Amino acid sequence: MWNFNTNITEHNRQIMVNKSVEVAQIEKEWARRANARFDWEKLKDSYIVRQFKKITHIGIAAMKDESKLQRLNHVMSEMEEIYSGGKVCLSTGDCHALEPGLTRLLATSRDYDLLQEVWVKWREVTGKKMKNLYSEFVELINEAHRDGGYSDTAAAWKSKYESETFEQDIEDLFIQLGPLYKQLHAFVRRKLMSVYGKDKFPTSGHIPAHLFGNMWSQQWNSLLDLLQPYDKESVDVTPAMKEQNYTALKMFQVSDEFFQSLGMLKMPKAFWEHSMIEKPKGRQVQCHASAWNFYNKKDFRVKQCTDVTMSDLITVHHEMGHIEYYLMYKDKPIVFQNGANPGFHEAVGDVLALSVSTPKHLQKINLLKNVVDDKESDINFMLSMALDKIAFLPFGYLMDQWRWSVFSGETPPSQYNEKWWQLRCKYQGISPPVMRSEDDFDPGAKYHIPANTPYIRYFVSFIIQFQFHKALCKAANQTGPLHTCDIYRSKEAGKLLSDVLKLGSSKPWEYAMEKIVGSRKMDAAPVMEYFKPLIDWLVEQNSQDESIGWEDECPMPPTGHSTQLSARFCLIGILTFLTMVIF
Ligand code: X8Z
Ligand code: ZN
Repeated sequence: MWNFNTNITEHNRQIMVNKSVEVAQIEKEWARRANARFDWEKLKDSYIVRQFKKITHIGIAAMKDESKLQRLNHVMSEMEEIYSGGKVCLSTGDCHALEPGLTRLLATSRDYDLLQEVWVKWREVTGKKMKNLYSEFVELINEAHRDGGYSDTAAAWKSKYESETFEQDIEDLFIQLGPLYKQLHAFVRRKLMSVYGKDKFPTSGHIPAHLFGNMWSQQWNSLLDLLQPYDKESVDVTPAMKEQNYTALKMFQVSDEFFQSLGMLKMPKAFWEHSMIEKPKGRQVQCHASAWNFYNKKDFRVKQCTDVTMSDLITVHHEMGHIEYYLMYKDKPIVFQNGANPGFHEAVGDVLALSVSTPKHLQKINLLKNVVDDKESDINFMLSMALDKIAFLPFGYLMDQWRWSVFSGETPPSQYNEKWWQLRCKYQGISPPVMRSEDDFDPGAKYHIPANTPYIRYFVSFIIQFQFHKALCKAANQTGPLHTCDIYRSKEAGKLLSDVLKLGSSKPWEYAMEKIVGSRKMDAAPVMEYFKPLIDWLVEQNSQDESIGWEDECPMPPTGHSTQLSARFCLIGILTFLTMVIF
């Protein structure tokens, strides 16, 4: 797997697919023996029963037909290859991969047409090319999970949260935070209108999806230069990092030092020796950042095509959070070497990054100079955090709404893209800049779809990381407002977090949650508390705006900016003209 992901060749693909089938055989055999030899469900010791449960739930390895499992693995690797090989050639003549080229372009360019070209072409070279593979994949993976006793893939994924009320809980959280997202959306829309002109925006209230500085409109922090309300030193420290000649290595060292300052584990030798922290030249790699556990208690690696930016510095902490979790539970039985739930795993590094991002901390590590403690600086900072954390929520929510409905069969292949845009328009309040059709497959332009990584975990993470942050800040004796808290060097905070990470998945996540925050539930209140001053400020700023929110349905893309639409109109024009001339 590692070899394929860091050197994508036909040879490595073959090896990976064959190995996956071998591993599946072993998992299947373990599960068979466990079931055959033990009437484990009747055992009294819940710790043992839990181990059996995990040994016997083996994911896609349950597929009975081995040739189909082989095909499933092959299809997945092909989709990944399409995604990682995606290259866009622009009308200017230059060609770019997603990282770093297109990512930088989207983050920095404010040229409407260029942004649109990048947005459209990325979808042409990725999603569109894998549409047929994806529908085949859905059939195969559903069969695998059905063989494993689940009704479909979505049911298998949801089972990781061990809760009957999971979907409802998620929806409740989403509804609770909706008003905050709407305020942010209205504020951003007004600013973008003043930059690009009102005529570029549909009257339905949606914002064209290519204007957010991000390929998927999922996090909007790259827009900070347009949006930062008060003229102060920017809280984006990218320029300072560049000035100080930061490297990928330096960024990982900064993160490692933060973990150690909390008394947590430092990255082991193998991590520094074997990680891929820069994009290599001369071979195709999968650039999307990830953290790897080789399950031998020694070898842990990160793979990241690190760019020297603040956003990547945060991602470095995110990835190191995964490694820290791996290290903490490495001595647990192998079936418990996992997160309390998938959202916990995503939250660890982000929790630390909440402290790292504060101006107070950035000053401590010499990346900000003139930090002033006043209301205006506070708003600047909180807005930058909201562009990351609040903007993300509907995207984090809808990715798996789409997949759950695909896996259940509610959305057939003939409606893949239509359903995708229904959700994007409804929840994010964004719209496609040009006409889309079922020839397109826009979900496939986002890494986690071809890579088959479930996504609701990030939504969960973006909620619970604020709960964790609040609990750790209390342990660190931080008394100020939540958004100003920096847990740097607090051994108490580090211990509280470590004790929970060490559990791995040996206990239901509610137990882990209770241990850290004192309650067993996911809760949006700490997010609200963190952003309270910003919410009040946004409401005030938006008080003249009568059109907060957007219609449920997608609008027609604005004419003049719809290549397909205008091509069609053009054709109709020509036909009308010819008809008039002929008759
Ligand atoms: O995929 C990731 C991490 C790796 S687990 C970089 N994230 C999601 C994304 O990029 O879409 C982190 C935030 C959301
Ligand atoms: Zn992650």
